[in-house]
Amino acid sequence: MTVLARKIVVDTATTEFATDVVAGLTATPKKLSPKYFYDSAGSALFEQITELAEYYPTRTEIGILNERAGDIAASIPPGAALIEFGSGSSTKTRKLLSTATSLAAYVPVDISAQFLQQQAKELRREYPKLAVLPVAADFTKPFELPDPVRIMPRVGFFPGSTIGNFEPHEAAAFLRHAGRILGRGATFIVGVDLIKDTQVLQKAYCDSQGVTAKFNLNLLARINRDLGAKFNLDCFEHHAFFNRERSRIEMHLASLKRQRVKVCGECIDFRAGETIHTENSYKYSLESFGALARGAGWTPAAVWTDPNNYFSVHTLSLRD
Ligand code: AVJ
Repeated sequence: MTVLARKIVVDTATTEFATDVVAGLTATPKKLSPKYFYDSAGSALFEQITELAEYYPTRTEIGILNERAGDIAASIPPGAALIEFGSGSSTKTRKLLSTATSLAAYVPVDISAQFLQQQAKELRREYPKLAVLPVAADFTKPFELPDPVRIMPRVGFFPGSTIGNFEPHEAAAFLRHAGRILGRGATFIVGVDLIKDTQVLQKAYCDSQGVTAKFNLNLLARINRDLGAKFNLDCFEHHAFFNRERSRIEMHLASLKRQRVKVCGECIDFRAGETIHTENSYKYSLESFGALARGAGWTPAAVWTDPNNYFSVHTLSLRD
């Protein structure tokens, strides 16, 4: 790792970020990957989003998991291992771990190795009978399950409608990939946000307190911090709208004027009103997600929703 003057740290992650940012901002139309939202400032802002009255997904999914924990646990074979793709702080998992008492192992998979070890320690204290076997990996890439898990029935867990960040063809590829990792006979529990009233959707991504706007604009702040660029955040505006034809919320950052910003030595020109597309959050119907899963080799087994039909938790199975 090299430290240059003006505190720009050059490591592999930063180099990859720089490459992606330059590629995205020189593309037409301009785009940035939503995976870069989550530096420490962005993660804190996302936490705040999940607590907003208008942002229904997190609380609704937790409601379904709490309300249906017994039914969901019943779909988990005794002695199984629960494998979570992108475990974070395992908040949504705890209800499952407490209810599915016959689980033998929990495999949290997360990219942040240090955070993962910390979380594993805490989980072992809370669930002394459970084998907690963390895997530090990018869950979108192939990884090996820990040895003891290979002989156990396997249940995947992918909550949060994170699958909505993928293009539908990528979501299908991810489901196939998860199937290869989990193996034949596996079950997969997936949280999926549902198509609904436009106003409800748009308010969730354009909240009255402007937290989502800050979250979106933090991407430019991060480029300034990590790559030494000089975006003026006052010259960009948060846009979020539901594209019903494509069944997705789109988030953009719109340039409020014609301007030029230097990023990693490249001059990036913006027309007034030109946008950077920063996120898609796909919404499904129960049927469209079922069809997507079938197309990826899974068989829909059960699905639970909340009384408003805002969110869904699907269980899929991979036939022997
Ligand atoms: C973490 C991808 C599920 O799409 O609702 C929240 C991210 N973006 N507000 C979502 C997000 C703006 C969130 N996911």
